[in-house]
Order: sequence, then C-alpha cells, then structure tokens
Amino acid sequence: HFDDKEPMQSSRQSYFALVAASFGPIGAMVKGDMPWDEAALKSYAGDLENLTELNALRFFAAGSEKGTTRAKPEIWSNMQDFSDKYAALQQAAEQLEEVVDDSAGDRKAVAQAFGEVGQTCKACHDDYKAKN
Ligand code: ASC
Repeated sequence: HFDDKEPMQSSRQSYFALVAASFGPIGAMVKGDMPWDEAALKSYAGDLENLTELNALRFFAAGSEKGTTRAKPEIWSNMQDFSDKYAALQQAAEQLEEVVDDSAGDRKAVAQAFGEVGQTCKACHDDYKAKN
C-alpha cells in the first residue's frame, strides 16, 4: 500500500534483506554455525552473485531521500562513490562465487573470499548507513 512511506525505501530494504539472506548462511557455514554443505554453499554464492548483478542503484533514485531511515543523505551527494562501492560488492561476490565453484572444499579460501565480500558491505555502511 502507498502511504507516506517512500516506495524506494521499501524496495531497497527488501533488496538488502535478500542479499543478507544469501550472505548470512555462507557466513554461518564459514563460522561453523551451520553444517558445511557444498551444494548449499554453491547455491547461496550463486544467488548472491545474481542479486548483486541487479542494478540496486535504481532503488536509490534521485529524490528518494524523502522518508529514509538509515540511508544517509550523503548517498545522494556522493552517488559516484556510492556506485563505486556497490561495484566493489559485485566484484567481491563474483570472486566468492568463483572460489566456491572452484574450491568449495577449501574452507580457508571460502572464508577469505567471504570476508572480502563482508569488507565491501562494511565499507559502504561505514560511510552511508546510519548506526540507527
Ligand atoms: C552481514 C550483514 C551486514 C554485513 C556486515 C559485514 O551479514 O547483515 O551488514 O554482514 O556486517 O561487515
């Protein structure tokens, strides 16, 4: 339904929830909180890569600052940098998928590539996501 909520806000929150839905279980396996399952790992890493291929920047359309919660206004004033940071996530997710496809049995390599994706999440959050 459409009320005073900025529609793009719902889209970006839904999108990042899906990103987390794929990234989270990979992290749980890396950390030993879920059993290591190579088929599931490949599926999650593939989904994550596909999700990051989606142009999520459109969910930060000009003017959609209105009604934002934790998305800082600096996103819109530094869109090129924001876009570069999103590209870094795409790149890291692609790398993770390759590592998982080539060597899912190499847990150290998977953990490393997983950590690099997490760094790209964090780099963007540090600058562009309010703490609360
Ligand atoms: C997650 C999640 C994030 C990132 C970030 C990585 O699982 O929800 O926002 O990882 O914590 O540094």
